Amino acid sequence: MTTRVFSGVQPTGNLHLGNYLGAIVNFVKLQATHECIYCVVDLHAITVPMSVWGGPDELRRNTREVTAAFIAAGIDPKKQIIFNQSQVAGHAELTWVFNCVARLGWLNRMTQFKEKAGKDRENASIGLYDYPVLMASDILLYRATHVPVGEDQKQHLELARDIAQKFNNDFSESIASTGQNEKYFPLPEPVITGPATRVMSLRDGTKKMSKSDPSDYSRINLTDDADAIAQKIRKAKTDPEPLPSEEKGLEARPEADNLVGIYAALSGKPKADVLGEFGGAQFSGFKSNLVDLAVNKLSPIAAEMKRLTQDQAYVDQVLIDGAERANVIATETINAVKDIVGFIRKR
Ligand code: AQP
Repeated sequence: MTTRVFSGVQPTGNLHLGNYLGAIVNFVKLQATHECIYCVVDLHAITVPMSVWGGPDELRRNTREVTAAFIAAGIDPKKQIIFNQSQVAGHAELTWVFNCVARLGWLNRMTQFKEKAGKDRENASIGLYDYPVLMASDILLYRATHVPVGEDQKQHLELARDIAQKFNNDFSESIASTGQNEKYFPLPEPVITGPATRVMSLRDGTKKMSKSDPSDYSRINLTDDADAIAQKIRKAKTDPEPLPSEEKGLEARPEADNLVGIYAALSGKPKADVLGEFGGAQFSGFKSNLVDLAVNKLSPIAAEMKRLTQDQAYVDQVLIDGAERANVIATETINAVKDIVGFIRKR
């Protein structure tokens, strides 16, 4: 089986440095060696209340913005597939089959659901509960082997592997009788690499940088201009000590660790090298360097995103072309799954 990369980003607004360093940077790298499919997961976006995802106009705007971010970051939509999930019906179709494979006990262990549902669990949507099954379908619809994600998605990836394995086992005889490889679904591997697999809030080094944090100062948005980036980094929480010279000196210093990790990821250097350069320095000096680096790396992306989002026809066409190409692969899987499960279909 050939290797194939799949990953997705939700169009829920406020695309930030965590999404970029944790996921999108790796999306760009992997295109040099793999066939890649990158999805704007709009079906996932509507699992939270409409007051959070913003309603139809906001969803369209955010879908185009994530698409623009993919392209501006360096993904080539001609070589790789970029599309929005709702344009390929196979995602929802495969989810139903996987709903009947996944076990309630597996989903009950998912920490993201617990965090996002909070105390008002009874009022959470069924979609939010089923989110990890839809995510497994996204990946396995393309029989993807590698999934670049941030660390927060590790548990969902394990669930996708469990679903693939159980499907292969439950239907082993049927898989053989339809002439498919006994491991019809590959067990997808997470690709969680780099010094910033979990970027933390600039206001609280123990909390993940996130789109839904009410404070805009907690994150650097990919659309932030140079002034906003500079202000947010200058105001970022730190501690009174100078930077340590070795990595172990970052233990129990979450804010320092986070800023060093961000510097390392943006500069493409290991954290140890960054500390070699800045060990003993005060945060004010380090932050000035970080501002320069961040503005240098992120401003061209913000400018290109702005240019692309103004060209709505182009962005929409990228999504339509991508969906057509994705649908060819998806249809092949859906047809095979129908045969394996025993659904009669037109041939
Ligand atoms: N802080 C982060 N550090 C590293 N990676 C991160 N990712 C998200 N936050 C961080 C990774 O970005 C990819 C896309 O994420 P998503 O759009 O699917 O949604 P998310 O993880 O729910 O993003 P947020 O910002 O955390 O949103 P809310 O506030 O809604 O919870 C994924 O690969 C993710 O791992």
